[in-house]
Amino acid sequence: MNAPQQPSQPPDLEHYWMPYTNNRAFKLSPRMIASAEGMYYTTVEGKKVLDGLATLWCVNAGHCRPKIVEAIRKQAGILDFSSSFSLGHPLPFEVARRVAELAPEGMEQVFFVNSGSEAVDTALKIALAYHRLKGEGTRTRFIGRERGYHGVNFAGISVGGVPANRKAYGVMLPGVDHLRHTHDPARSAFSRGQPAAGAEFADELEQRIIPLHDASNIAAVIVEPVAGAGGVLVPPQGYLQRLRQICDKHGILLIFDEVITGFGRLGRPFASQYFGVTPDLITFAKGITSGTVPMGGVIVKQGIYDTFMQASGNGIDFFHGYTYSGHPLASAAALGTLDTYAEEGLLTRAQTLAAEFENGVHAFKGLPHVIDCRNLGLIGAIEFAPRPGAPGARALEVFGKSWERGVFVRPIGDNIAFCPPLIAEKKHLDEMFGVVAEVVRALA
Ligand code: PXG
Ligand code: PLP
Repeated sequence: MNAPQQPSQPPDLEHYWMPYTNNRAFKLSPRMIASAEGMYYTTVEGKKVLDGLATLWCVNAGHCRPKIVEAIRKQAGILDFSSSFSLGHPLPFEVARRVAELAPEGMEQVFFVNSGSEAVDTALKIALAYHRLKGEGTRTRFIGRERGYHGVNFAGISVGGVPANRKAYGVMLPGVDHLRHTHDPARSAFSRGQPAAGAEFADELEQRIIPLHDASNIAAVIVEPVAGAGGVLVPPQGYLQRLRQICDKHGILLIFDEVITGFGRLGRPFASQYFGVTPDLITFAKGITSGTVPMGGVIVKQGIYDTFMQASGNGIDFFHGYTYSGHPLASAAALGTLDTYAEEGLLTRAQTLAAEFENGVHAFKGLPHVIDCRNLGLIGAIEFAPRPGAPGARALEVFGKSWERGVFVRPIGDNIAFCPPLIAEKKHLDEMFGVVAEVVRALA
């Protein structure tokens, strides 16, 4: 790898308004990464830090993997950009073919975007337009879920259920209702894998929401198969199956937001396959390029695509798309990533590490203030009792002290989330859990 390019002066931090960041605190005490390789970052001070969150749930292949780096480098000198609006270039067609090959059976069509937030907007628009094309234009409502995270665009925060992401933004998209979340510590704390209790949380759709709004007004239900940014909530056994049955019975589309769970997180290409539940649309992003170049997309059942094709006559079939949909550099990165996944068996690797990972997460049971441990595949979280008067403070402290000791994990409210790159080995899991446990043992 090349040496990281460092400015000779410390950078002026004034002008970059950083996303989802306490900007004032960061600028007083910056945590700055210079480079990364495999499982580790190197900070500008030269310290190595283990990446315990695949950065932001996305670097599934690990950092600076040679095939991906080379694919991006090479493509930049061949075709820098060509749009996909009525022009084509070969790469996104090939990425779409490869994604459809990995997707659940019958999900054959892929629409490209540049992020998970755009994927969610796109999926919801496909759902609306699809019903309208079928003569069911009254189906305009969406059902999300409490504690769901679907990105930050207006549609995503509307169906999303993270209060802080919603409260400043007024009415958002109208016509949205939410299922309750599935977190149920009274019955299910410290469940290994899927909680045994709670499939009936899905019945709220049929018992409260459909009677209230009428199925003829509901376009789609959108959920993450495993909720990630809302705190790593694993679905109860049978819950997703029941959602699928209710949606089928009432002609409602089911959207799985697989922005985090896609590309191997649970040991299958998609969580849909892990759970054996096929939705109508899957949103993906992050893992498609292992985080290297922004890309996302929506995988669509063939019948939905066919409806658009049949209805459009000689005109454009879907009035939607982003300037950078199917960008050549992103497409090249995706092909390099998919090759890396295939060559190293990374999309099923979580299966072999899951038991080890589960033991690591559940080893926190009994440590100070730990009130829950949750896991599935290679995603997990531990939860602390809130410090009186200072909710979230314990997780923030654990995050900060773990970082100082060379391990990066993510605080979410009173939870610490674990989501290592899929190339992790046992020694990396030991290092990650070991350092965090040391910090937790000293927690007041
Ligand atoms: N859906 C899901 C399920 C996600 O996890 C998005 C959509 C949006 O993707 P983009 O690419 O627009 O960010 C995500 C992204 C966190 C955190 O706080 C999680 C995400 C993004 C940023 C922060 O853990 N997930
Ligand atoms: N705003 C303006 C003025 C534009 O011209 C465009 C795209 O052409 C957009 C926003 C949307 O940008 P993007 O296609 O990158 O989402």
